[in-house]
Amino acid sequence: MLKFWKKKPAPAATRPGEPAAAAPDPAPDAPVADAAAVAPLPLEEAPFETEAVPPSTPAAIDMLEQDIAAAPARRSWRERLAGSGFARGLASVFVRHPRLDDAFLDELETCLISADVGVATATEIVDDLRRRAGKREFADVAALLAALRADLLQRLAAVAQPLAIAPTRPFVILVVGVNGVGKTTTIGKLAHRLRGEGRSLLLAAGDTFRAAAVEQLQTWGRRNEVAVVAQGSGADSASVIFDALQTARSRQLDVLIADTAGRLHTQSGLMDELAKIRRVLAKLDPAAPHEVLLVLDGTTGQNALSQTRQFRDAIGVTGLVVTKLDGTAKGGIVFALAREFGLPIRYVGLGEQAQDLRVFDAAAFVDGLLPDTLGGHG
Ligand SMILES: Nc1nc2c(ncn2[C@@H]2O[C@H](COP(=O)(O)OP(=O)(O)OP(=O)(O)O)[C@@H](O)[C@H]2O)c(=O)[nH]1
Ligand SMILES: [Mg+2]
Repeated sequence: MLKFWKKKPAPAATRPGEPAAAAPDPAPDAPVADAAAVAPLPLEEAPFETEAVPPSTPAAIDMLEQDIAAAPARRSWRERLAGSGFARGLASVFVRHPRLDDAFLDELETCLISADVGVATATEIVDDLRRRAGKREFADVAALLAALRADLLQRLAAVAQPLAIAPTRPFVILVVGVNGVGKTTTIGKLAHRLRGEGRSLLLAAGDTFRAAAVEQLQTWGRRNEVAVVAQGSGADSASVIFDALQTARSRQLDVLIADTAGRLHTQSGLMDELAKIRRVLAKLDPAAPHEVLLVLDGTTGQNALSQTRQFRDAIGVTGLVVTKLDGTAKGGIVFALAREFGLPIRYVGLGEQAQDLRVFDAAAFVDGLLPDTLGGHG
């Protein structure tokens, strides 16, 4: 048992314009869950090899904290993420532990693992905090909170790479992922965003497996005043997308976004179909698709890792979209994905409406999960 914290914790620092933090008190808009009540995930994931170096100097922490503070649209991310299991679990740990001791760190580790951060990452984060606390680097829990926020941000900084639509016309985005993750909805939201940026675009109903899939995309097309190329269910997906690319070319459109099936009769059938789409598109444009966006459901936990591995190995993936991070999603999977794959996270889904697809902003995300005034610390 580590006994590194004997002296009385110093009162939490206050910021200009903020009341002094007296008794630890949960924020009224952040209901507190009992982190310990959330069963930890089975330890399936093998430890990863990559080495992430947490920030260790107070100056580095300050810089990362400034990044978090400067995050745009910070408030709305907080609102959307406050109800997530991860944010509530973290709030619970900080609210119930006014002192920095072993129980606090143990519970923090459980909370991170329960939120899908992954065992390796959670252990690494907490071991580092423990080591630094042992060296009396943190004056109080508030200082540790700042260090944890900075560490989490650093882990995501490299993968927060927005999708840059190259001037290549049409820029082809192929959207892939297993069924139900939010592919079609993401395409609808992305169409809304790109239209808002003044781009011309076309959608391809490449999910020909289900009749409803075509209708769903057409509804999004009507909503955004974007044409949809479709051939009805049962058509060959590759030929629908090929046609769409020809149309987009002849109309000199900026972007083509192609939907695909999430499920066929067999999983290998799905990967074969996606490979065929690639081959067929390459006949018209060897560089197409310019972006293969893998959509992952943020609520599926560690399963998202094996999906990413499969799609990456079978067809190649250039960017990720993590959906459903609003509501009850744990959200920690984003850290596990960053650590294992380092693939750019382009967007996250924070709701079902057209405006709910956000460019992944690591600082706003960390702030939403772990506000700087959590539990009266900070
Ligand atoms: N809360 C929330 N719901 C979402 C989000 N993204 C998608 N959904 C919902 O998830 C459900 C499935 O979304 P779809 O877009 O149909 O998923 P899909 O991947 O196209 O599914 P298949 O076509 O069956 O492969 C729908 O009810 C969406 O409204 C999100 O970011 N937040
Ligand atoms: Mg769909």
